[in-house]
Amino acid sequence: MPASKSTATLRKSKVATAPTNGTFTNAELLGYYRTMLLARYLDDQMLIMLRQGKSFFHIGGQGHEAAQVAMASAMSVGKDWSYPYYRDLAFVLQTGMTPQEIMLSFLARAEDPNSSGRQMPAHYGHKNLRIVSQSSPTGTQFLQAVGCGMGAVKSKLDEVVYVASGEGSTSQGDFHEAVNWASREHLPVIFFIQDNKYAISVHINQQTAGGSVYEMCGGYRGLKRYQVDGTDFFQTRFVAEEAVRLARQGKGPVLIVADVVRLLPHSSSDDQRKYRSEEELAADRERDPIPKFAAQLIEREVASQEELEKIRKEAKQAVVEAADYAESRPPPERSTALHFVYSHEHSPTSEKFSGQNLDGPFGEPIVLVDAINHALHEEMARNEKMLVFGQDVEDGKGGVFTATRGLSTKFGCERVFNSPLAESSIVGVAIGLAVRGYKPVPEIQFGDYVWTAMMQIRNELSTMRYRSNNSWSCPVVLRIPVGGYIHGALCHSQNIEGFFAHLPGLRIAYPSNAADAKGLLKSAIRGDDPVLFLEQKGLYRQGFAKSPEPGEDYLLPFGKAALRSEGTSLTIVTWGAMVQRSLEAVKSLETDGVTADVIDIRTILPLDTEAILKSVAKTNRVLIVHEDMRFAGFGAEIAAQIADKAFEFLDAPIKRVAAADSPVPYNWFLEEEVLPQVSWIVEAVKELVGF
Ligand SMILES: Cc1ncc(C[n+]2csc(CCOP(=O)(O)OP(=O)(O)O)c2C)c(N)n1
Ligand SMILES: [Mg+2]
Repeated sequence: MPASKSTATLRKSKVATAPTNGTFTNAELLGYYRTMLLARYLDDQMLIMLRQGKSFFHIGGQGHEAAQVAMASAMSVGKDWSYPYYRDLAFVLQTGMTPQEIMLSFLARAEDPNSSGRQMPAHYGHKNLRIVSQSSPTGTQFLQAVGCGMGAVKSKLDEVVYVASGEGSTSQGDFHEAVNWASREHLPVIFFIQDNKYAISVHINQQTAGGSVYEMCGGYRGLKRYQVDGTDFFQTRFVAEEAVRLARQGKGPVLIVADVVRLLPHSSSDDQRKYRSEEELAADRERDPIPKFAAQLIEREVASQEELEKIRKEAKQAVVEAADYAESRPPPERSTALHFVYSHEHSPTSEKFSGQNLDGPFGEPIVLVDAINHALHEEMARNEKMLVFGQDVEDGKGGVFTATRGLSTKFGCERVFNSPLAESSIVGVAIGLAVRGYKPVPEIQFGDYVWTAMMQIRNELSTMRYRSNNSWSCPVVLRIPVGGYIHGALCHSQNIEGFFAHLPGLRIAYPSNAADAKGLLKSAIRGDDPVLFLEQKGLYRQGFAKSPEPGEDYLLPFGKAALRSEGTSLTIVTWGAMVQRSLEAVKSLETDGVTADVIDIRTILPLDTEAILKSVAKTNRVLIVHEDMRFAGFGAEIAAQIADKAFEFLDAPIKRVAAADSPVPYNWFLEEEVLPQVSWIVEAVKELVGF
């Protein structure tokens, strides 16, 4: 290993110099020493218990303790918010998590406040301490912290948001998106980057342009930057205080790059001797922050060797007792494994959302996009915590499809605003706003571009409630135009429900007409689960998708299908743009004596299996029609459910009409060859009825 890799040198930058210890009391300093020791001994103890087979994973913070205690002690517990990362043991201890709670988490016990044993150890979260539940991806936390900081500003509170990672994670796009958004708006976010030079085995020189996160971030105007020796408590605390002060005064955001050492392998699954030399590891041990802090305490006559020894003994004992305590506590009940995938109290499937004002009064007929627009207007007026944002949503444009038209004019740009052109930002920021009580209803401009937000949706949005055992929730309603028949080609025609149906924790609506769109969107907004609200953009202005406008409190429950026509020859299960096409196909066969139950499922998640099975039991034949591709489309799930639960009622194979397994081409003749047509449905119906 070349020497340049192993030596941690501070580049010429805003490097903090140590102030005197005059601003601290001796008791405070000894308290910080104790926290560092608790973190150190907890790591040691967990490694012992890991070898004893009492848990299965450990990731430690040894070498990062002084930096973390310095940062945490500069913040206000219970007021400020934290997005710590997995190495932040000393940070969370200093914020108020107890050694018992750490051990409960390590041993995955029911009383673990982080996740009740649902997440691996070191995935921190503590409602009372405003430590927001953390998932596993490196980088998602940054955008959520930006959302949380934005919420503080919108609420006119001088709260600060801490978000941490290692240097390697700053390669993620989410980091740069977050720094951009926070810098653009001067949000009170402190990006605390703990640079231990390695991302598992990859050295920063291989990771980061120029080998410096501090330098790399030089172009973000509005971002205050510091680089500091994170093995030195006093220097880091000096910078941390400055960062908190700036952020609180609205002069943020602030980036702190703390130069630390990683004294343990990356995790219990790693052996760092495979990629680091003995000399390098020894050099890191020389920079161990805890002996350094102890020496400073002696030098500054804060305590004697004997007094420090006493604290060490006491901390060691506290850790052993915490481990014993946690071991004596029960694991979660097996019967709770499926609890809190969704809200138990305020789900859009619940009775609260059934049957309200379904009989009118109804107004003039409106098109689907206007129904959405009106629902947004009405819910914004009803709920002052509701926010709408996304690309081009502000007036004059009012959204590329005009769904958000008039909102920013009526409710102001504090509540309705354009986001940067970044889908992960939109979802991540929404999650950060939602955990602190806002109701974000952002727009993703096209379903075809939701993919850069996939990590936020899959590993954050859909799992927040489950992974925190109901401590945290993020009921974001994500509106997404989808689908084709508009000559939109490969990247303006995609259907996405099949991908997202596979994500427990989400609700998915896919309305086929204006009234349903209004009723479902209102239920989504008033519910407490995250919702993907899919809007077939070919239906936005279609005459056949128009409905007389339902009133302000028209709520449709999720998971309740609608029977669009009744018949006996077969059941057609469908949704979105295919509802009308299915009705047309059946109508064209009327003279042949064909009648059908056409079931519009209206929501993908949950699926109204009951309505489908009931109809199949009556008609004994079933056709599933959807716009998305056939292979592994959502129709496959419906077919499987019918085969499983209604096999004895079937007089014919379950058939599907769906798009060809191909991207959607632009040329309109080619498009017709790929997207399902009425004639395809007619043929399939004939085949089924004649079987
Ligand atoms: C998106 C994502 N990719 C990969 C991983 C696996 N992983 C976990 S930690 C890590 C290295 C992170 O390094 P760094 O940010 O420097 O933090 P450190 O562990 O060094 O403190 C990797 C690759 C992950 N958790 N998430
Ligand atoms: Mg690192």
